[in-house]
Amino acid sequence: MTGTLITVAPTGAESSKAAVPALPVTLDELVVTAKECEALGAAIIHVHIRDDDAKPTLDQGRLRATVAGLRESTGLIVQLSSGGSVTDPEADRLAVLDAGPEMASCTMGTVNFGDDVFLNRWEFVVELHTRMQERGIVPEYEIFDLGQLTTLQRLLSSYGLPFGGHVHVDLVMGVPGGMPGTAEALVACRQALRDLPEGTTFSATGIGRSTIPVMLASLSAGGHLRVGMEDTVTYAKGQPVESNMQLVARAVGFAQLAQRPPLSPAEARALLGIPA
Ligand code: KMH
Ligand code: ZN
Repeated sequence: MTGTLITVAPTGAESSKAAVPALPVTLDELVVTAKECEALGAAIIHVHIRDDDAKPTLDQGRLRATVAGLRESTGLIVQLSSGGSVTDPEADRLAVLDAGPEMASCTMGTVNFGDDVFLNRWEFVVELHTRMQERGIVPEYEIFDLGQLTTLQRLLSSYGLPFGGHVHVDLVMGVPGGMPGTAEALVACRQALRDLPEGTTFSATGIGRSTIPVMLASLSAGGHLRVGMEDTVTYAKGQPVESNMQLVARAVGFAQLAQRPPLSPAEARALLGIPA
């Protein structure tokens, strides 16, 4: 079994800076976080950005500056979120690809998202997938529910493999409206992955209280890990997360215990079919 690919998702679009002061929201904060997480063992950074008021934005200038800043200061694989926030229009989400990341997320369907709806129409998913193929951007297919793996199968059989030829999915578990963050749900996804191209890899993240069960289940099932304050703002009962580094350090510890130490960014690029 290979080592563990660790993705850090440091910011997200859902938590406010006022409620979670440790959230990195400026480019400087993001770069410092990225450098420290890379030193600990992260290989990918999944990026959402904020404006001057710390509100989620898909501003093209900021996205480009973020990609450039992270490339200059780290060796991490920069994965921009094409999911944005639930209110972002499709055109802005597609334009994320213009900022030239190595990777971008690509969600496989619409899902209730707490009190909101995270809309991902089939035609929109196809557009994201095919634009990424054309531009040499490697997708991470985000899976919020079991049936979205069947949608991914349909997408790949109708429109072909992603750029680089390797398929990587991220199971986002425990979102209210999606699949639960349990070992049973992860095993069900693991079984369904057998219908995808040989060599397909997966990571998993559990929102909130499901963070630890999902990490342990993913490592046991041969999966990789995504951690960060996008998904987890409480470290343990009554203990707010102090930093993204705290979450990455815990993931690295679990990966080492599983005898699957963290992959370097270069090893991660080789695994995911991303040119060096
Ligand atoms: N913020 C969520 C609505 C992604 O980054 O691609 C969508 C999300 C998924 O976080
Ligand atoms: Zn995200």
